[in-house]
Amino acid sequence: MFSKQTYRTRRAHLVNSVRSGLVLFPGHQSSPINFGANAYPFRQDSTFLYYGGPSSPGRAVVVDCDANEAWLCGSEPEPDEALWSGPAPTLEAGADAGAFDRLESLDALPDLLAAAQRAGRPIHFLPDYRADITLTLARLLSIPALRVQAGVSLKLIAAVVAQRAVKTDEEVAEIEVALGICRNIFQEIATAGLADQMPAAIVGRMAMVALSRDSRFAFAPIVTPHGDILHGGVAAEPLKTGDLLVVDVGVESPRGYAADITRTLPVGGRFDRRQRDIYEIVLKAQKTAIAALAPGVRFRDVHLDAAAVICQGLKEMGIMHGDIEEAVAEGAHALFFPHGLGHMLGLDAHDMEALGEDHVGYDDETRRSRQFGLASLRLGRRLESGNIVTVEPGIYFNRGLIERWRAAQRAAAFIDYGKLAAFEGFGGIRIEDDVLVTDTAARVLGPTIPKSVATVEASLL
Ligand SMILES: [Mn+2]
Repeated sequence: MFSKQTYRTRRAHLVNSVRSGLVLFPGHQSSPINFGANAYPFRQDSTFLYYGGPSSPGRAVVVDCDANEAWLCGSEPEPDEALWSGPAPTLEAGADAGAFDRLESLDALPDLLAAAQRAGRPIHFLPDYRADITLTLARLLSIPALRVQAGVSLKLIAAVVAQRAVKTDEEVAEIEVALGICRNIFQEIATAGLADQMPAAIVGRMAMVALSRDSRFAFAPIVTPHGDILHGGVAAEPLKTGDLLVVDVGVESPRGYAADITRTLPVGGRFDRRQRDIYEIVLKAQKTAIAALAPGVRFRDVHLDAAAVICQGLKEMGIMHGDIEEAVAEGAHALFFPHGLGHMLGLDAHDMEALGEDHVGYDDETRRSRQFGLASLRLGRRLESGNIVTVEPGIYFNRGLIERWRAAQRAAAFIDYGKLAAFEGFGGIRIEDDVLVTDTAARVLGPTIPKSVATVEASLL
C-alpha cells in the first residue's frame, strides 16, 4: 500500500480528466481453479489497485467526479469466515487505508447507480477481461451482460491510460524492487548450472527466489532452448550443452508492479562462434534502441532502428543482402524478428493491455501497421517522460516461418534462403531490459544483469 496521499492524488487527477459522472471500478472476485474452495492466488485488478489500493476480493470503487469523493463498496466479512481464514479487514479499515470518503454496501450500489443515471449522470467503466466481472457490471448497472462491452467509456479509457502511462518516482522504485528480484533469479539459475537440467527444475529455482521474497511471477515464465517458439513456455526436455536457453521472466513488487527481463544463456557456459555473432547483433540492436529513446520519439521508429541493425548484422553474416532501408521498409527483417520491440510496463507486464492495445500504444498520429512483424508492435506512439517500456529485440530461426516464406519467395531480394538450412535447430536469441524515459533520454532500470557475451559467460562459470 502506498500512502493515503498517493491514492487521493491519483483520484483527484482522474476527477480532473473525467470531470463528470461516476467512475465504477469493480474489483476481482476470488477465482476458483477446479472447485469453489480451491482458488487461484488472489490478484486484484490493476486499475483498482492503482486508484484504490489492495483490498479483499469482491469489492468495488466508485469515484464521484461531481462531488469529488471516492466510495469503497463491499460487505463486512462474515464472522464464520474468520474460523477458516482468520480475521478479515473490515470495510472501514480498507476505507481508511485507501483514504476513501464514503462506505457503501454492494447491495445498495445498483440503486445508487440507477439514481445517478436517472439524473443524467454518466457511469464510466472500463473494458473487462473476466466473465464474472462482466456479470458484476451487468448486475450493478441493471443491464444484460451482452450489453456491457458496448457501454465502456472511451473517455475513461483515455484518462486512465494517460495517467497510468506516466510513472511517478515511487512507481519507478517499485519496478526496481521487482528487477532486483529478477537479478537474484538470474544469479540463482546461473550458479546452479544449466547443462542436463530440466527447464522445469530451473523454473523451480526461479520460483524459490520469487516466493522467498514474498513475490510471484508477473506472467508465466518462458524457459526454453526453442526460443523461436515465441511464447513457448517451459520446454519439456533436458538442456544440452550447446543449446541457447531463452529465459523470459518477470516478478511483481510488493505493491504489484511488474518487471520483465529476458536473457539468452549458452548451456555449457560458452557461446559458439555463430551463436556469438547472432548474439552480438541482437545486443547491438538493443543498445541502439535504448540510446534512441527520448520524449517525443516514436517507439515505432525505434523499433525500425532495431530492425535496421538486425538487417545490417545479418547482411554482414551473408544471410541478408541488398539495401537495408528497403529491406526494413518491406519488412524482410520480420522473418528473423517477427515481434515488436517492446511494450509499456507497470502494474501489468503488458501495461494496461486489458484496456485495449491500440488505446495504449497508438493514437491519431501513429496508427498500427498491418505489415507482418510491425503489426505485432504493441507500442508505436511518441514517448513521454515517465513512460516505462521494455526493449526486447530478438533474432530467431523458426522453421515453419522460414519454410512458408521460402515457398512464397517472400522478400527474396533481401534474404539468402540457401543459408538458412544451416540454422535448423538454432532456436533464437532475445535480450530484454526495462527502461524509463527521462526528461532528456532514457535509463535502464534495476541492477545490472549480465548481458554482454563476456559477462554472461562469466556468470555461468
Ligand atoms: Mn516483454
